[in-house]
Amino acid sequence: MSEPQPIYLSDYRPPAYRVTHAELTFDLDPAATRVKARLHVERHPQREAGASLELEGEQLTLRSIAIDGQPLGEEEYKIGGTGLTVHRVPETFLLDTEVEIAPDDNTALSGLYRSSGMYCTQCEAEGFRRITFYPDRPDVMATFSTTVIGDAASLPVLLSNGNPVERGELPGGRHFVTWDDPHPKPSYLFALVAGDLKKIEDRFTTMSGRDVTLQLWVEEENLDKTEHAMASLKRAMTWDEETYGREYDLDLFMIVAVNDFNMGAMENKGLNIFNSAAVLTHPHTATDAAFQRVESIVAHEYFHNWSGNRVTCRDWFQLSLKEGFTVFRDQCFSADINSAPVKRIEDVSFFRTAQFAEDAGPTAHPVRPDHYIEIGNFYTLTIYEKGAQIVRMLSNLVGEAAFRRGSDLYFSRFDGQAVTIEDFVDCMAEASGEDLGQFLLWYSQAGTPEIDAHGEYDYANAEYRLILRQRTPATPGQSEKQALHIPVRLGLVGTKSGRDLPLTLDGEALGTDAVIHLREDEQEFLFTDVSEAPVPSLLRDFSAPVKLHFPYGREDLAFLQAHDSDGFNRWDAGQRLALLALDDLIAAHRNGVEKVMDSRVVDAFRGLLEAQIDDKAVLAQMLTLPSEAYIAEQQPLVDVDAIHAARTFVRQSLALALRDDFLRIIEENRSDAPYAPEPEQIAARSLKNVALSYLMAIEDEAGLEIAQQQFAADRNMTDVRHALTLMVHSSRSDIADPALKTFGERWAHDRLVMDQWFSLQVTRPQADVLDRVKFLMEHPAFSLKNPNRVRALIGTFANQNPVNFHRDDGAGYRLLADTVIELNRLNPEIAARLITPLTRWARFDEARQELMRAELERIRAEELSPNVYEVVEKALA
Ligand code: B3K
Ligand code: ZN
Repeated sequence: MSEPQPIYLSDYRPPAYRVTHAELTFDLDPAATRVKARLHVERHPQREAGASLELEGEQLTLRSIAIDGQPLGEEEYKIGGTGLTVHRVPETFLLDTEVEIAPDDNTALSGLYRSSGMYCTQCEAEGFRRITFYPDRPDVMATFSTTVIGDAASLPVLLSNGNPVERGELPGGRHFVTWDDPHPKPSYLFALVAGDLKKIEDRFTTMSGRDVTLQLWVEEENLDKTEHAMASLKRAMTWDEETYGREYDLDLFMIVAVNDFNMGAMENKGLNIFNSAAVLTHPHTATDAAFQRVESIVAHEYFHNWSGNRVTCRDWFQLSLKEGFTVFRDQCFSADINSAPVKRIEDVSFFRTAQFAEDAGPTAHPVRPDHYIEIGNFYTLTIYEKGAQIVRMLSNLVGEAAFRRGSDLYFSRFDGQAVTIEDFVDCMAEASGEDLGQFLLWYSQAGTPEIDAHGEYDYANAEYRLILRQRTPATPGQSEKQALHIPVRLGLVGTKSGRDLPLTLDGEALGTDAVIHLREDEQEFLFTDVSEAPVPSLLRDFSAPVKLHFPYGREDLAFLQAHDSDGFNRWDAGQRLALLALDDLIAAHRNGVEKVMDSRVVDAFRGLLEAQIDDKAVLAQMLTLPSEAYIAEQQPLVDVDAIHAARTFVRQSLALALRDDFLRIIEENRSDAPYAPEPEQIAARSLKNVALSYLMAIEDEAGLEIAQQQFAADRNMTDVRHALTLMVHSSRSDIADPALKTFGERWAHDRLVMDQWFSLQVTRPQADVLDRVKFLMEHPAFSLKNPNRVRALIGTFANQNPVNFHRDDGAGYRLLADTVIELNRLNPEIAARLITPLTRWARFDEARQELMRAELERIRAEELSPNVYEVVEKALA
């Protein structure tokens, strides 16, 4: 096999030919589906005449080909490389092809495949080429008319994009439905579903009074798990009308739940296809977190109808144009309907743990990469989450009103087009009058900027001098970095009053909370009329995706935790304080010195437990220590054992010191009310469960009792799963094992619950867990072909059980590499994703580095898919 070659952004050219309309006919069969395509093709006006026609195609068997009704002779076309080339074609013509494909052999879950007996498709990014020969690139936008033919008995439901226009019976027990999608779209938004599905249906009247039918299609046994997704969809539709003035544009909107799916969901025009885990919920099978995730993914895919579908990406380098913007949109939506500060805290903690790690590793890339081998590897936290942070900065920089004008301009100017990130940013600049030139660097420069800040208070002159210095560390392929335009939101909190002080900068009064603009490598900000010594509260609400270093003392942090007016920074101050204590304990553990708990952390926690904090969800977050992964992110060299020991020590110390408070919290937040996925209930459950975790950290008798009762009471999955996890993670196998068994038997029929059953066992900190992982891989319900199972078992173990994944004998690494090697053949996209923890080898001690690299080398010696090849090459570079 020749080495896969990179594709460069700088090589972009419009396609030589474009398709204006596509007529597709699918005659479904598991081993030999026939796909007929009639493409209306014309030369691209910006391209020269006489070029050959090049169409992408993969794993297709060509049965016939004709141009304007004339079959082509074998010498007139060539199949090879990435598809089909026709040497001579007219300026405008009809291309007819017929190909054969085998959905049942499709374990990569890209293109047309079968899942639990139903046919479905996944075309983003480059799956359509596994369905038919086509210019499979997002800047070719065509209207589609699709006829689906299938067995009437086993496939009563036949769906595709748009509106159904014709249906009928055919000989041999077959039937057909023809669908028409009037909106021009790129091939990656094509979708087809066929199966024995049942639906729930609802209606929505858009702001201009159009009536839309909403359908959610599932397997019959899941009909009772659809209500929340439907309610979420309607909320999202209303929100997009109210917030962005965007309404839905077809008469029908469909969502289908599929069991085997590589990611969360897909925004195909009018026919969103969802991983069943991202759409199905029931109080007894899904946790609060799952309910919230469904709500945000349903919204995300719906929002794509404008940010992605109506206005799409010119090429895949622009992926963040649709993903960053749409994640920002779904984040704002979730913040609006839940606790906004908690949403921000959750998003930022995830971001700082996982995206920062990506940015610091060998696969670091800009939000707009300039080259790739396999675009499937670029559905990353950088493209999605950092992309969303950039859009959030833009919105803050230009202000809400200008942001809305800019988005209106973007949607109207580019409706029906495939565009670039500059096009989007230009609209924001035009609508606001801001110069966003330097800001654009955020898209091309990889790595996490670090700000070193320090400040001095001059008592005599009542001045506060703040000095900010920025630097972005080198990343692969980018050694030199330029200064970015970084918005820093801040306040100065008076140490006497505990209040935000008025800010005066360069003679201008800015209120008590302001954004300053860091554009240089180093910049000084002199605040005048500062009446008392302040503690600065910097980067409020995480106003930029950077690491901020400020020499806060522990008293400063305790002060900010108690007094900061910014909810996010109040939480962050507590996290910083805990991190300082954890640092000491990590060092003590490494040096074999006795661990001593910092009383300031205990006092701060006591303060939280005793203060009257109204938002219980925020309180739950503030009582939660930084995760082991986030602590690791802060360490120069990751010592998983020391981190685990230090964190466990803090949890136990807090539990011992504050046992009665935790018990009281549990008492106060228990409820018999029927389950609802509503903010107040979710907040009370999370607070109660955080408190219970502390009690279980010391295996307190009362705590054990409560956990067992909570499990047995079986009120909802949030409580049941939490209690079960705590029992399984404890040393008390006498209570854990029977509970685990009961749970496994009760839910054996439910895939999504069984995923949770797998996950919660493999996050056990005990040393025997690797054997359990191996044992569970042999479980009849485990299959490498189901991505949810692979993620639940292998992904969870490798990413969420650092102590055991990083065992010093390398057995955790070996297990992961074995799985990657097998999956490389079955499902390259999932295989490539799974490697991530091994790519982080440079963060560990030398012995572990060697073990990790050896496993990467072992993978590299295989015949690799481009996906796995690209990741492994980067990791070993
Ligand atoms: N756009 C899809 C992701 C497709 C991933 C393909 N490998 C889901 C989403 O971001 O909404
Ligand atoms: Zn998306």
